[in-house]
Amino acid sequence: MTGGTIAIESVETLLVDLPTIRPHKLSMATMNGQTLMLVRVRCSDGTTGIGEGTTIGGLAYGGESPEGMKLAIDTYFAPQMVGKDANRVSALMAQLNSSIRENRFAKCAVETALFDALGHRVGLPVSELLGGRQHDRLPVAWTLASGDTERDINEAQQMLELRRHCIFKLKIGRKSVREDVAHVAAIKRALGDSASVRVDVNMAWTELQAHYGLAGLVDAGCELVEQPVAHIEAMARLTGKYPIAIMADESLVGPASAFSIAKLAGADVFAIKTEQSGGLQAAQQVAGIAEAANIALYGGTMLEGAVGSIASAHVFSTFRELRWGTELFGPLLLTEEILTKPLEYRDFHLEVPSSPGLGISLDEERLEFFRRDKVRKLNT
Ligand code: MUC
Ligand code: MG
Repeated sequence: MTGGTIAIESVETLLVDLPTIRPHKLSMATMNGQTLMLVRVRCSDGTTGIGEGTTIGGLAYGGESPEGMKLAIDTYFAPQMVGKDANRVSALMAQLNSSIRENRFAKCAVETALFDALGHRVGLPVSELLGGRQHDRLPVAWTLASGDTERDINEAQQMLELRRHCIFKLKIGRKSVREDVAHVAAIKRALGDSASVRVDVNMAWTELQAHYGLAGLVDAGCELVEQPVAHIEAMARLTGKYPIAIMADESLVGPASAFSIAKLAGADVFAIKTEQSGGLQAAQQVAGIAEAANIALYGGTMLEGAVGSIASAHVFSTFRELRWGTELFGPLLLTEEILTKPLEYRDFHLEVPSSPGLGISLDEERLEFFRRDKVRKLNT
């Protein structure tokens, strides 16, 4: 490293286990808690940056787990990062992308920490480092996934009264198509026009089930169906067949997949997730492909905690139009706060911080309390 260059001095990771406010039931897993893999980068000018990686149900959703991300970063990422120019985030990510295959979630966590540190160094929010925000606040959906229709209705009504959410995504796909459609119809009937009701099937349907399901969901007043089936060819055959938007999620794993889906006209909407895309800049590339193909945008979540959610918010704030809003509610699903000042959710929106970096700071004492290695030590 030449004199005057600001170098990365250390890369640390830790696992933090936090309970959820209620069991969160998806077609592939029930979550009673979430594990945050936090990464902290320290630089030679004294700046630090934080990033986060999460998954859903350990390895139930994809090939990376929080424990696996920690191992990958400690063993393979960190040695390649220490000593490198901390200002050249894109160059470093290009190097990591060429020497480390896959590991998109871990790459996203590391890139987030690098941008956070850079933001602190130059005094700008991450959104401005990514080209500049076009929105200061983002609409936020809430996911109803208690597994019980009455409980979901009560939860939604409470969210409407609090003016926290008026967009609801229902997790379906665990039960029969008929039961699921009846569940959606009951919720939409109870909420009426005050709420937008959408569903996420998480690939649980066959193509034939999807035909029955989509027809029933149209009649139920549902506006959008997320990833009803696994294969993009089947997604393409369903898109445009019913007056309901089809959104790609699991099929969307970075810019190359975005291009393939766009070419096949396999979705009306992309649920862009920063982790699934492989990083903050990769998520922006996915958005660029969507815009070019006239595919609408939605800001998705891997149920990240505060760090990952706000990193996604910075990215999504740079999109010209988020026609379907976002679902950056992850921190609200957790019982514990790990920031010194909580994220601001109000009037159905999340505020994108305007202070440098991610614009958040971790509550170090609470982090020490909840980190997995410390909890283990206390228990032994
Ligand atoms: C997914 O599949 O979209 C998003 C909200 C939620 O409850 O689960 C996630 C994952
Ligand atoms: Mg989904």
